[in-house]
Parts: sequence; C-alpha cells; structure tokens
Amino acid sequence: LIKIFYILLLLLMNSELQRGNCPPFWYSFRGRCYKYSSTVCHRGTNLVSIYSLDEENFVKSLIMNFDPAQGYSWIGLSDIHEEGSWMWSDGCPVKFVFWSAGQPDNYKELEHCGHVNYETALKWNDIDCSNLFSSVSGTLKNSSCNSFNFHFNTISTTSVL
Ligand SMILES: [Ca+2]
Repeated sequence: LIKIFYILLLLLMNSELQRGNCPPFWYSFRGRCYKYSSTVCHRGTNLVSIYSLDEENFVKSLIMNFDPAQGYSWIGLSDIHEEGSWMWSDGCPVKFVFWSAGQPDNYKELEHCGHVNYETALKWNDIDCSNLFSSVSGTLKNSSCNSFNFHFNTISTTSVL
C-alpha cells in the first residue's frame, strides 16, 4: 500500500513539472528552463541560480522528482573568487539566500561552493567544491551578468526515472 501511495505521489509530482517551451528533459518555471542531472552539468549551460523562495521550492521539487531521497545537489553558488563574497555562476549577484542555520561556515576554510538540501531543513550549505553531487542547471535569467567558470564534479546519486 505504501508503494502504491509512493507511485501515486511520484505521478502527481511528474504532472506538476511542466515542459513549456523547454528542450527535452528540461522543465519550465516562470519562463526559464531547468534540468536535473544525476551525472554532469551540460556544457554551455549554467548551474542554476536561485532568486526567490518560489524558485528554491521549484528546484527542490525538480530534484525530488528524480531523487526522492532529496540528496545534495550543486547549484551555481560559489565564493571561490573571493572568500565570503557569494556569486551565482551566471555572474549575477546573490540577493535571495536560503542558508541553513550556521552556514556558510567555510569549515576548515575549504568550503567555497553551495549546495541545496542540507540537513533536515533542506536549506543551503557551503562545502568543498570537489565533492561529487548531482546538479541542477538553469537557463540564464539576465544575460547581462558576466559568466565565470568554476569546476564542479558531479556523480550519479540515484537512477533517473
Ligand atoms: Ca558549510
């Protein structure tokens, strides 16, 4: 019975994800396209930047759709260029934040990349950029921000539906 409920829940969540005008395997939210990747972020696209609680919740639902365990996923958040100065990988400034309590803490001074779904509150944490997580990509919101590159490693955390 629990399994049936779980499948129904997954179907319900699937129906909430809209393709819109996005390419195959990308999902639409308020005019932008998003993709969950359990392997590696596509070349030529950016890790997602998150500008609002609505968008944070959408990104979380996208991850949950493919990974019901809601594992850590990279978003385009980094202070690798200047400690404590958090930037989105699309070059846009960070205005909305969703840090977990006590984060970012730059533990052992090794944490320069942000991920989602930290601890039970499922908020953001800074962590060593060399960690292997899944990732969420997003199309640009504002092309006037200058893109800069930093390297993320990603690895499969779950099988894709
Ligand atoms: Ca941390």
